[in-house]
Amino acid sequence: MEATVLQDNFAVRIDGIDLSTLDGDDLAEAKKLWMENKIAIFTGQDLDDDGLLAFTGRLGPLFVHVQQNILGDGPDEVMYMSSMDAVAPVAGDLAWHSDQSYTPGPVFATILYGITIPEDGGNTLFADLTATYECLPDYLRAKVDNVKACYSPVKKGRPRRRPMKDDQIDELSDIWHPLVRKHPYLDRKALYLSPNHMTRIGDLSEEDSDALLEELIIHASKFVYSHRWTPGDVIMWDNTQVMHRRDSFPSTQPRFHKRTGFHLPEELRTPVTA
Ligand SMILES: O=C(O)CCC(=O)C(=O)O
Ligand SMILES: [Fe+2]
Repeated sequence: MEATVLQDNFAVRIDGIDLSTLDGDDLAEAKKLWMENKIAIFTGQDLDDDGLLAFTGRLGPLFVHVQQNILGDGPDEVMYMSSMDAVAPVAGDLAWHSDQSYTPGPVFATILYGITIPEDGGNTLFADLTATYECLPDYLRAKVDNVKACYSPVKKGRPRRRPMKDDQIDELSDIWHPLVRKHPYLDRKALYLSPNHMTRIGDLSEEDSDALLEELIIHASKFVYSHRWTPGDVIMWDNTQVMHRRDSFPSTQPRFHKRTGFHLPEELRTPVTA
């Protein structure tokens, strides 16, 4: 296994391993490098659904997306994200978010496997929210420490790219999580930002919450890694330490990824205040 850290304590590229068989000490080493660097990029993979699922399942309890209408024909634990999908095609850009932040126990890791990549655009961008928190000026720290924020599946003025059915929205109520969270395994704290879903911060009005959020996003944009995909790349990211977004790509160019994820064990699943 050959590991190269791409930015300051952020994004490690791991070459020369086959995820479908990765196990034992090598798997533990890859997981450690991943958590330390928040994102791991595994290159040159050739995985069928079983191989992708086997790798994911060795790392933690398998995740199934709450939005049932975007689960395809395959196993529920593998989401097909295709611009050619007849029911819910992936299209255009996607705003900053952290996966499933509007659920009580959000998914720990998301794993995205690139299969068909457009020639232009379609990068996935990640912001390091551990570094963001560590570098916040004191006046902002005072505004985020010991505060909870509200995460909602549908935010006013931001329709979902792949719409949810009304009855499903009704099932998901607004969820309050700590805005600063301790990492489940490492001695570090991170901001928990999911701008596409956050509706309120503490007892601030909607307007003041949005203003504070904008300020936090400006700080987070100093710690961004943008990934230009090559077919065969698998990116695994830690939703407790990063938020991500997607750049737009032309609708005439196909883009296809498969996606899995794994949860924290039950006892660590509900985020705690740092
Ligand atoms: O399509 C992408 O690059 C990212 C999509 C995304 O947000 C996700 O898979 O969680
Ligand atoms: Fe996402």
